[in-house]
Amino acid sequence: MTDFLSEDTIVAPATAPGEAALAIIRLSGKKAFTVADSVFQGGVRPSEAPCHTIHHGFIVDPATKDKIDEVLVSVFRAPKSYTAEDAVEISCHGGRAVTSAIVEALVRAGARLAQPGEFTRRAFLNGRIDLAQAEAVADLISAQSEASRRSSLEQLEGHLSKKVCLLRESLLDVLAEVEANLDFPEEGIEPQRAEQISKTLTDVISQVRTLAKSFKEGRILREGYSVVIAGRPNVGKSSLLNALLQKERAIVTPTPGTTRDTIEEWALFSGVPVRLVDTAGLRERGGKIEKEGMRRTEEAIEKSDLVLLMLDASQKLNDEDRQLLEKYQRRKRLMLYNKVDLLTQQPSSAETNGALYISATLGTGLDRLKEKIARMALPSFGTESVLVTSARHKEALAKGFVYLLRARRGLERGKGLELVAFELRRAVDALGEITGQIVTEDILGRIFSKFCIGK
Ligand SMILES: Nc1nc2c(ncn2[C@@H]2O[C@H](COP(=O)(O)OP(=O)(O)O)[C@@H](O)[C@H]2O)c(=O)[nH]1
Ligand SMILES: [Mg+2]
Repeated sequence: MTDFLSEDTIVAPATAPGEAALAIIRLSGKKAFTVADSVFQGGVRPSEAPCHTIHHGFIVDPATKDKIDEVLVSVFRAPKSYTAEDAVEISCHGGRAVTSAIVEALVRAGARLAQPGEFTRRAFLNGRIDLAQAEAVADLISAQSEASRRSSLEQLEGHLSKKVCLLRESLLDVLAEVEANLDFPEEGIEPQRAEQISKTLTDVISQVRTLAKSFKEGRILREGYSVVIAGRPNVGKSSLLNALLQKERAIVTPTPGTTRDTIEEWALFSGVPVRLVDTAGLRERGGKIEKEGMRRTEEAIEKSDLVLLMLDASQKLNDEDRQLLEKYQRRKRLMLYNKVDLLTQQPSSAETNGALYISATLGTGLDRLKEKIARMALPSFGTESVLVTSARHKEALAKGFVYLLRARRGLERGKGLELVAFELRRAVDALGEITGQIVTEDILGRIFSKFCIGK
């Protein structure tokens, strides 16, 4: 850890390389102002400028004083900066030549090129943010959907950290009490107190379990909610895919068996990323190609989060439909009656027994369908509850959960308090891994190497 904790002053472009109107170069560390002073020509010296002020001037070569670019320099004094160190941000003209010339000048003036994620790593090591918040920075940058942007921002604001810290603190209280009793083993914990402690543990266990379970929703933010459109040939599956994507992605014809292969496309429903899969019609007969199409359809259904089981509202339920309904009875599914436009009598409500009436060609009921899918994908989205999106956090919670169960069982069975304390300590440490109270160089390396340069 030493080279990262070192006194080095680091520099890196914070914006993506390539042609752009502007770019930002970041400088952070003990010597940030000295370095900036030696390359900046303007009304003030950065070292003398007040915190959170912006100054116009030029970046010059530290030795020759040749002008490199016209810039704005922002001054941040420790601890009021991203890294909690003295820091300077240079807004310069975009493009590779300008940014690399400025970075080189700063290196010649005494800074070192930053490693990926090193700014955020310093923010963590300097105690400005915890580990879960640092990870949220990377998630926020790579967010591809409104839903993942929101959840990353919430994590960055510390929602998950706060929750985990509270749980950890309750455990520390329990641990303190158990440890206090270790000195008087023959007396043990008073039965009433033991019951109280066991209640507290039960409460923490249930909260840890809820958090760990929310990872399933968190995964959807990253990988998308996979939704398969299934049904017998010609009910309008491809028409629905096209209508939901608002483009002619799949071929639609009145001939049954037009779609031979599965087609997958991304879409956003109410900010939730969805992977929509159109499939070949499911039916028992058919030639070689149709059989292969069916095999792929079944595979897609197997891997999906939700099956949209489509029926033709204008026709009577036939044997093929019935077989399908039976076959996918246990899947998480949503029934769709398509082609309502063909009905002489419109259904009295757009939704009956959880089944939706739609028309893929007219677009009837599709907004309702999208909203329903989004809600099924992320039931707790937009509520107060905290989502766990990182596999690392989920693992730590799962470990903590097991240790807590053992601690509670030990307590209830009157096992030695030594053992209870041991398991509690392990649970406390597991939760501490999430926020970084317990951290190894290995974990830090893994987390920050995934960051981009300049973050
Ligand atoms: N009237 C009506 N026709 C539809 C609707 N959806 C699909 N169709 C027609 O049904 C036929 C089969 O559609 P297609 O999307 O290829 O069905 P798939 O085999 O299930 O993919 C085409 O002629 C479509 O135009 C609908 O909502 N209303
Ligand atoms: Mg089709």
